[in-house]
Amino acid sequence: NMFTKAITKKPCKALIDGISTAQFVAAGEKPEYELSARQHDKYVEILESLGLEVLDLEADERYPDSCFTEDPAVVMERCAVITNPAKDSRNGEKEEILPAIRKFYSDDQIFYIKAPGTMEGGDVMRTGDHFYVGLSDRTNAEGARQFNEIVTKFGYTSSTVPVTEGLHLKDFAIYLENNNMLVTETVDKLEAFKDFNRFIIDPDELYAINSLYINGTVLVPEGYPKTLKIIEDLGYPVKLVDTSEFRKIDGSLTCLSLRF
Ligand code: CIR
Repeated sequence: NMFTKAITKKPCKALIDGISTAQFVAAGEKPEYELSARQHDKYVEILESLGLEVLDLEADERYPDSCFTEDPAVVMERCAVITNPAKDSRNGEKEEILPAIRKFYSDDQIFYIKAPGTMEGGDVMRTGDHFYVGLSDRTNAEGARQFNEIVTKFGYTSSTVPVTEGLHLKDFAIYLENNNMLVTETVDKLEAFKDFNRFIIDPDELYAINSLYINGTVLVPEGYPKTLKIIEDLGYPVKLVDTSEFRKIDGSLTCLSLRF
């Protein structure tokens, strides 16, 4: 399916207070605001160059992680699900994304994950009309159950997979269409993904798993030559994107937009 639209949000100065597990950088490394703003603008330009109309929302200083618009909502052709982010510092993002979602979906197409359910979009990976939902520290079984109830009404299916290696499912598995999936060694062993062509990413290039397929092209984070080669050898045109500042707080390519 082709994407025609994206919703992004400019990083705020409070980005330095974003949540970080320091999985990809040394502990205590803080993003630099000015550089993050330039990297964000460049990211938006790339989406536009691939034919997307981008709604780039203004920065919101109340929510340090709010530039990661993928997490407070999950969008698809026939409906949108407002999630319930697990962390207190991010939970309010679900109210802030709603007006943007309303520009594209009518009230009877918008649904809500409700407490005690939690969910973040980084845990939701789409393959065709199926959604794999990662059960993680951010997305619980009740959140996944509510999500399933919503999307099945619209002709989609969903199932759950465990996230055992860190933040979100899409940090450890990413679908590049054409049946191709980038995975960690751990994810490679999951029964759920056995029918995909799986490519195991070198552990020292873990961050690059979160590459982003858009309308035939794959965006790849800058600085991961082995992963880049795997993707190029599969025949995809690629665009390199510098995400150094977002990486410091566990942010990568998919997190920075909602695409539909
Ligand atoms: C967080 O910990 O919530 C943010 N610092 C990073 C969120 C990244 N989002 C994503 O992978 N979808």
